[in-house]
Amino acid sequence: MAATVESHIQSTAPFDVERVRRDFPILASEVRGRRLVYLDSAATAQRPQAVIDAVNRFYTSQNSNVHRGVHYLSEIATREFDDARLRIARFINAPETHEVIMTHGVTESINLVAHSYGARFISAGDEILLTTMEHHSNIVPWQLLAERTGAIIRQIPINERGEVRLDEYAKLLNPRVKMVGIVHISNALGTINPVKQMIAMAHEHSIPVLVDGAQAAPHLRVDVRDLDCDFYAFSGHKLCGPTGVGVLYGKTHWLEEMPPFLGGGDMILSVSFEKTIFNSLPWKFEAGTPDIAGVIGMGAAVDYLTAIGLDRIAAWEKELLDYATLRVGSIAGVRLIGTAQEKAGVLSFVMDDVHPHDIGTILDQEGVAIRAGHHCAQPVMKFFGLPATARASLAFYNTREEIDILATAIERVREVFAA
Ligand code: C6P
Repeated sequence: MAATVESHIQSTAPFDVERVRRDFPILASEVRGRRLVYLDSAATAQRPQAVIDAVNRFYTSQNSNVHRGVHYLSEIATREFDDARLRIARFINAPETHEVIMTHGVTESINLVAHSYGARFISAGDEILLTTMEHHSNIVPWQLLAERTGAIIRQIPINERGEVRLDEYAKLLNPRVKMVGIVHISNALGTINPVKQMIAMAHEHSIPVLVDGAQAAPHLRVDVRDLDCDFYAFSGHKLCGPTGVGVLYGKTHWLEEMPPFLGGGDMILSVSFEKTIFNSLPWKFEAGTPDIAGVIGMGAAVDYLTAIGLDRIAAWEKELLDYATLRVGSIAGVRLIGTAQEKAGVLSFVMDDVHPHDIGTILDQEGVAIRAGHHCAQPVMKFFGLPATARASLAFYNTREEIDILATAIERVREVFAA
């Protein structure tokens, strides 16, 4: 029988990966006649039965719209939805529940900030600082804003290991800077950025900071109070929740001052053709019917991760990463891209004379799912002088045996291309 969320609660036992794996039905699948080895969790994580059940339960017995109906089902749906927001707020230690805006994912969360914060606080000649290792989601919305306003985007440089150059960052901070955007964990390199330190440095100049937490929220304990970030964005599907749902955390005073992003139902108190009065937080930024099942599923996902424990997850993934770095890094002709001192479970690599897409295709024949490409982070690829890498990304449900299978499959790539 699949283990439940409850069976993990307050677990202090040593991390039991085989037990965890039983929570994920898909991990028992076969692909191409082999046991699935899923090493693409940075693209999207797999879902435990508890999340599948929560979404299923909603559509089976609770389906209704929220914040609108007076009937029984609508009350239940509203309660479940609001309760999920509360649990997600606790998951990141948000001081206020209304600071947690439900969105469709990181991409929408960052677009919201670029649009609404930008409309109110950014004008021609202002500067926006972004690291070279940002995902396109934390570059393009700011470029659109810069085009509209005449603001200037400056890069915070990185070094050859894929770490932010803090000395250069310090030099870039000045009164013209109106926003710093930092990815917490790079999806292309695995670098864990020193966001707390970078936020403190920006705050010394009264500059707000947005953190892209897409790859961090599933892998380490995020505490927005401790980080003191102004905005923090993450997606449900990367932390074992549904696709199409995510979060923007924002400090109250910024969210209060920012104009709405989308207009429509739910984000208003009253509408007339003469004057519309907007709703209070968080609803001011939640126009239209939300992904109710998605939010409830995301609530189940954070419960699930919390029950296992983010510290235990981070420790197991670190052990796997160290092993994978040793195994894969010692294969002749393999070069690891992204060798930061502080790293999470992403193993980006290239091989002499083999295109990353060919690596991905051969690994797929062995049942090993990885991603190959630029990972929506083309500026960092350019920095390393590469069009693409192969990327194996780890989650807490992966095993050392799967790393061995990965390493053997990479050896096989070498054989195929040597022949
Ligand atoms: N990275 C990857 O394979 P969305 O699509 O909105 O849920 O997340 C976008 C996003 C933003 N920031 C970072 C650091 C990310 O890694 C991602 C998504 C996936 O690496 C798909 S490109």
